[in-house]
Amino acid sequence: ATLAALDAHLVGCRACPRLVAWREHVGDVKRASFADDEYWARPVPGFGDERAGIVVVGLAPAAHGANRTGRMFTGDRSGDFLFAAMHRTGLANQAASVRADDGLELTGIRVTAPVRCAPPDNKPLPEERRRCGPYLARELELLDETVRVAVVLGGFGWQALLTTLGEQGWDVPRPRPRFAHGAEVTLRRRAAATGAATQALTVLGCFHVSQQNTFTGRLTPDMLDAVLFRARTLQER
Ligand code: DU
Ligand code: SF4
Repeated sequence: ATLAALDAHLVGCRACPRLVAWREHVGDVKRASFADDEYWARPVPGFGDERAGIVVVGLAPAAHGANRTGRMFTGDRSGDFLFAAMHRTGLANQAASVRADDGLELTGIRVTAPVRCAPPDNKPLPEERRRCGPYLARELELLDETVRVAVVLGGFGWQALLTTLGEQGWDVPRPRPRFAHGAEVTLRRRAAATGAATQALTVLGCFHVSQQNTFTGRLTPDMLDAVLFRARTLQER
């Protein structure tokens, strides 16, 4: 099993009727600046380093962002903010993220989401999150050798990731740690391969990079840079 095989399977998924309809028809009401674009309109795979030490967990593709370009966080203001921060912190080769063939490369970091199809109002239903959960779980297992830190953007991703990690044998505390910007929780589990050694994964909470947070100053560039620097430090342990 490889990430490429997982992605090949993922992009054909039609398990959520409401999201299939939305992802395929939202492109019919294109924004003026995208009038000539052919929308991707399918599930969006994770993007970035296949041997990442850091994984960023968002929410879901944006209708006119990743659902248009086919690359996670690409082609909208959320991605502009996120990839600019990755560039400043040495994790991306460029700040600009415009389309899938723009030359952007991530080093040591990968971006993904718990729901892979664009949802109306950016709000997936609980059953959509449950249906899509196995794709995130598989992706994390395929990154297992290298991933040491998860940066979670917002409360939805926080709940989704902790659910998935709990199912994968990580010792998620009860009651479950609450999402907050700056939250940091280190989880452990027995390494599957040896049965003896334990592995550690640190989960960091960060306000989402959506315009609701970045335009209002709730999440500043400095705040995001600090989380990414913290992730790098932890990952180098
Ligand atoms: O604010 P916006 O750029 O239209 O993004 C919409 C919504 O989707 C926002 O909450 C960010 C989120 N999102 C994401 O989680 N992953 C992506 O690849 C693109 C957007
Ligand atoms: Fe499939 Fe996930 Fe898209 Fe639902 S959200 S159709 S499970 S890829």
